[in-house]
Amino acid sequence: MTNTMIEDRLDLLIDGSSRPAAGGQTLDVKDPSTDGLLTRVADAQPEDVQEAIDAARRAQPTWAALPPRERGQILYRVAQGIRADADRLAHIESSDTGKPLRQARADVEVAAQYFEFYAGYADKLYGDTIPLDGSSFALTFREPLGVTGHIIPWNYPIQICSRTVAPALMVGNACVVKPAEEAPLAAVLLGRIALAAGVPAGVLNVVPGRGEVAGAYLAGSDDIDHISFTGGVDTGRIVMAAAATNVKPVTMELGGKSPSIVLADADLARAVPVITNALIQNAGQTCAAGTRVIVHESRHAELVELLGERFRGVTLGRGTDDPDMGPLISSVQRDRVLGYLDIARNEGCTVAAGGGAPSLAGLDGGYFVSPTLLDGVSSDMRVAREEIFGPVLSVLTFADQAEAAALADATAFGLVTSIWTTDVDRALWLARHVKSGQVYVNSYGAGGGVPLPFGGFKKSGFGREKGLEAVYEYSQTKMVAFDVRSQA
Ligand code: TXE
Repeated sequence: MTNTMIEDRLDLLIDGSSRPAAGGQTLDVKDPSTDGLLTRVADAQPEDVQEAIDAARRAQPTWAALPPRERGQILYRVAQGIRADADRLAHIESSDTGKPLRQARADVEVAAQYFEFYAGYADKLYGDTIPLDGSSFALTFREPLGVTGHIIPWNYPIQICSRTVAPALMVGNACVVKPAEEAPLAAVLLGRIALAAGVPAGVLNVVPGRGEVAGAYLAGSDDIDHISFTGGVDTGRIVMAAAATNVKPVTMELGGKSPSIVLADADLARAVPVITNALIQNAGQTCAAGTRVIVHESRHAELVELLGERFRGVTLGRGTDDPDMGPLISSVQRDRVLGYLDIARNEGCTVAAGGGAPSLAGLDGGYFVSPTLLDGVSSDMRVAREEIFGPVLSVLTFADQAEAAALADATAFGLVTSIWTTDVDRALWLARHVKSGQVYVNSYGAGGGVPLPFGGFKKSGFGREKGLEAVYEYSQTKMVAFDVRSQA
């Protein structure tokens, strides 16, 4: 299949209709494998975003008033619609982001699973009864927030869009989605699939556009009731400040510097492929990517050798040709990662594998960086503390368990930790001591994990997506108390 399946221009989706941006502005969408033009997308202006918010506001009460089972059935049909179109969606997602086709296919399947998961919960959103004095009691209801804004990044467009929109819709909210300018296509297609599946016009609106224009307008609007943001810490701060002006709640899913802790008794044959994949998946552009290895000094040399061998075997290429690893999303992102490799050399690290931008036949303009293993890293170095957002793995060593836990927490982030050991006591001790939203033992769950609560400690953000915890983000509790008088 080729890019002929991508339309020449994708428009806004507002109130069930596709239309260009006010004034007809468009944004170029680049092919990250070649730097060529993939397509164009509407560049939403503030008046477009306002129209989307108004459409959502009008549509929301009727959507929320549907019997929950019916909302659930519609969301099931969205999952079916995604699966029916999976092949096209995966190719477009792969072309748009540069990620290998099999990863794009997995993302599309996970997107369908989000709709399925929350569809099944629509008629199970129970409240509590709270006994009070005598025969008096109170009830709680979980009610929708109203109109929810969703600012989506470019690394997992269809997954993150589905992960935030599906629970919001299930509760009875109407949504306005602002995808990232670098990879906006899947969100528009998802909006169309939802409409065709029976999500009423206006309940899911998609407004591609620039962050500082469309995104900023959405985040600063007094006419929305919640913002879900996934992206970088600096932008997260700006979005929080904008939402704070109108006292709007936010969910922040920000970056990470997630460690794999390899203890002396770890099974390296099992660990090495998983640690490699936790890095190279999506070319390291994953908030939950495993970008640090903290290894017991007795296994350090062996681990570096095995990882280096594995890294050198990783195939790079155009996403739709399904290599092990595709390009980065943009020249900006590639240059940022190459800049960190210079910093690593200046900081005195040893480059044990990779270390630069390879040239690939026929893909001269592509934004490729080789999977890179940095050895001799210490926790005070920038490459050990800052999110690089590329395929760069830093290796640090420890002497005892307490030092391993301290190193794991020696960054501003706390998203995911993996622990490699066959000793259950050590695994549990570390799991309880690290400051991390998720902990995996002898595995690594970057991406996926639909039922697993996901979110950050520290500057990785706050609020929880995925699983049943996400339902709390997109709903609010109302308490109703009854003062019951006994009949004389
Ligand atoms: O992200 P931004 P960028 C991290 C990663 C990366 C860095 C910069 O470290 O290197 O962030 O990437 C929208 N008001 N992550 O600059 O800016 C923007 O249009 C409202 C981690 O591409 O955070 C897009 O839709 N919205 C990460 C979204 O914010 C604004 C995923 C994310 O873009 C805005 C991506 C504004 N003023 C980057 N400015 C993760 N957690 O997975 C931009 N946006």
